[in-house]
Amino acid sequence: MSPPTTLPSVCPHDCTSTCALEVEVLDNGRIGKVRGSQRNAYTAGVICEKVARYAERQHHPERLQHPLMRTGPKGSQQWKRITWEEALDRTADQLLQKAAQHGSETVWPYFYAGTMGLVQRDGIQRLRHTMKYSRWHATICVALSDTGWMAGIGSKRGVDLLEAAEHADLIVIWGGNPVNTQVNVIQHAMAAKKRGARLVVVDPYRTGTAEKADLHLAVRPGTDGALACAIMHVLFAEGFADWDYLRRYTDCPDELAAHVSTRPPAWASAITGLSEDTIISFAREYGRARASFIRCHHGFSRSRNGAANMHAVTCLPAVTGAWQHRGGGAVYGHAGLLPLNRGLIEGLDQLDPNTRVLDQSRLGAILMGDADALQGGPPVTALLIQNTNPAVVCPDLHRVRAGLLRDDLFTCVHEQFMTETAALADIVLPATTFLEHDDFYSASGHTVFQVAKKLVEPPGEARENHFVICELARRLGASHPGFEMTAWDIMDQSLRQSGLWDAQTNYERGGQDLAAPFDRMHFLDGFDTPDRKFHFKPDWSRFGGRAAEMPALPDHFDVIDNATDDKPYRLVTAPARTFLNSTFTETPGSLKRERRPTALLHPDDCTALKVSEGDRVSVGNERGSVTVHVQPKTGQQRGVVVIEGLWPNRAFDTGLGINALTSAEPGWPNGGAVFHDTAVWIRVNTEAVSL
Ligand SMILES: Nc1nc2c(c(=O)[nH]1)N[C@H]1C(S)=C(S)[C@@H](COP(=O)(O)OP(=O)(O)OC[C@H]3O[C@@H](n4cnc5c(=O)[nH]c(N)nc54)[C@H](O)[C@@H]3O)O[C@H]1N2
Ligand SMILES: Nc1nc2c(c(=O)[nH]1)N[C@H]1C(S)=C(S)[C@@H](COP(=O)(O)OP(=O)(O)OC[C@H]3O[C@@H](n4cnc5c(=O)[nH]c(N)nc54)[C@H](O)[C@@H]3O)O[C@H]1N2
Ligand code: SF4
Ligand SMILES: [Mo]
Repeated sequence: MSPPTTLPSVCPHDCTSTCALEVEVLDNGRIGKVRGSQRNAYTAGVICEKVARYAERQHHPERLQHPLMRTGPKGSQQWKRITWEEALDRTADQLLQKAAQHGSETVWPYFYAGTMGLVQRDGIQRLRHTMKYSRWHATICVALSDTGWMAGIGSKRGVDLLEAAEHADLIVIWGGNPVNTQVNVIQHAMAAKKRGARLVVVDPYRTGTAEKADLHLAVRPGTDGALACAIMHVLFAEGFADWDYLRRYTDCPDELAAHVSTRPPAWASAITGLSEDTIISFAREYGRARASFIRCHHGFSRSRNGAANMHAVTCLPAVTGAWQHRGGGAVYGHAGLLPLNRGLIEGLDQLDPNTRVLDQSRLGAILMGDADALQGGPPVTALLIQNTNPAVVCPDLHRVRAGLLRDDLFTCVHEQFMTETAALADIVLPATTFLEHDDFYSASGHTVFQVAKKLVEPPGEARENHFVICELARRLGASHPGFEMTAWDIMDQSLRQSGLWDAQTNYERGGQDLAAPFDRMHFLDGFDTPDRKFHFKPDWSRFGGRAAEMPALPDHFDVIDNATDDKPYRLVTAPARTFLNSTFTETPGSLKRERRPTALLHPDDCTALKVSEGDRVSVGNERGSVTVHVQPKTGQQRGVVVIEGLWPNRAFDTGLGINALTSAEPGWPNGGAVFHDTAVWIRVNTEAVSL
């Protein structure tokens, strides 16, 4: 065989790094090694281990290759192979029948970010909008973090981490574990540390990231707002506030200063579990640093009060004026830099604002007929699912599963693997991977927008998402120019409409950098709020929902699922290093590394529970329970239990995974899943043991 050709691609996974890749393509149509490309300064040759091993997934023997139709009862896994023609006809027929019976809103196209490619991911929106199917409130990932970030700042952009890596004197990784979830963040943070910058991590447990830090602040989950307030208390009290900056760039600094004067470190200590000394010395360190930089992650926003906590943290650089300095400020994501016109991809010209909007994370309640979740509208009797595995990743999993098992529900799942969602479907369609179709990718962690091309042929009859959407549209009678174009033409036209490089140019140049000049990246020309100021007192009502209940100024918004005598532990269900949500749970390399579902507990909690390494405990609450092995772990507070990874349901004795314990109660103000906000009991031999 001749040596492999190396071709450029882009990682499609739901990860802010959006790495530029180099993929070895062998002449038998298989891929070899996947490496990080040097063409992108953020990726700079470094990618995570799971994607470096992508050949394991790409050529996995269990990749779906043919359309399947269910022949036994739901979930029985009895299937018959059918043609694409028949599969699409049957699916379209069911969607038409259900809509004729209950109205078009009974159909709910259900998708997420299995691929982050904008054409393959969001094309399902075009079908939704043209058919007036129930609309989509995306809440499983960024609803709380986006809201919290935008509350003060006004848009979703910030200072480039690469600049901070070079110039910041203090980097704070707040509420995320990039060693597991965004390898490039830790790569650049370590480069900064090496040249003398201090690295601080705020996280309830001693993650791989926290282990690399100079200081780890192990807060109780859901208490970051209190910590931020006490830091601001010290900043104002000890002269670290930059009043010139505050007067020029912020909405109500005097009110904020008066407010946080009533939020001293002692108050925050009782809430966060950190000592007063720790809070004060970190606040001073933050105050003294000229170019302090906060990398805000999603992790700490996954609580009922997560948006309020994110906002509270974004207030810190506005108090010290860190935004003004090279390397100073904060970032959460850069998606707001992309001026892409999404009309063609999503069929926005045909969006009917009168159709109801259903909450992605409340799938269980919706399928089980909860009138509130259905907003008084018709039941959902048909799901078209692409790019997501809700039977594992959704909260309130008992109800999700019960709903997916409903006999009167028609479900078509388009997937690469027989996921636990696909296993409950009526029709399963085989999907391509990113190496088998064209698409373009917006990054959150960096500023480069990238086009990627199909590199290899798919296995069997696997087809791209765009094909499925267009073929269904044709059978359903939906009409839109986007259904008549190739994925490449959609990219090209959308780019041209947006004044961006055309697709081929973008591809040839390795991506278009959308970074703005220094003043704009640092909001020195104003924030993206109506009055151009940073808002300590945000207008939460502009995000809708339960805004009135939220504190006007940053605070500890105490709506979390606090520990009680019956449920003395707070559960964090953090991402595992070699899974990506439920993806890669099928690859041997990942399974070997993650080993088994494990509860990380403070050693004193282990002693109190009379358990040691490897013992089994049940962790549960009123929704459900799972049995896991114990691992004592220092560096977290007593009463905190961490279970990493979205293990398949089948990895648990109860047949349902960790999301059997998490709640689908929407976070404030306007929804968002609260995966790390769960009070639980821990039982050994079914006896309740309290702290
Ligand atoms: N290997 C791997 N990579 C992934 C993923 C994966 O599952 N595995 N998921 C991908 C996806 S979809 C996303 S959205 C991103 C998310 O990635 P990031 O935005 O980087 O956030 P996470 O790393 O998920 O944050 C998890 C951390 O948040 C901490 N945390 C939880 N609650 C709190 C709290 O109340 N306060 C504080 N301070 N910290 C808290 C947890 O202990 C955990 O260490 O990662 C992506 N990358
Ligand atoms: N307990 C707990 N639950 C969580 C989280 C947590 O931290 N804790 N994290 C949450 C977060 S942040 C997120 S974003 C969600 C993510 O949840 P999901 O979006 O469901 O993510 P995955 O589990 O990675 O599933 C993506 C699926 O898409 C498929 N796929 C990939 N590419 C394609 C394609 O091109 N076409 C088609 N048709 N399919 C494709 C993959 O095979 C995979 O099965 O999970 C959430 N759930
Ligand atoms: S770090 Fe994220 S973007 Fe980069 S290769 Fe891994 S999953 Fe993909
Ligand atoms: Mo996510």
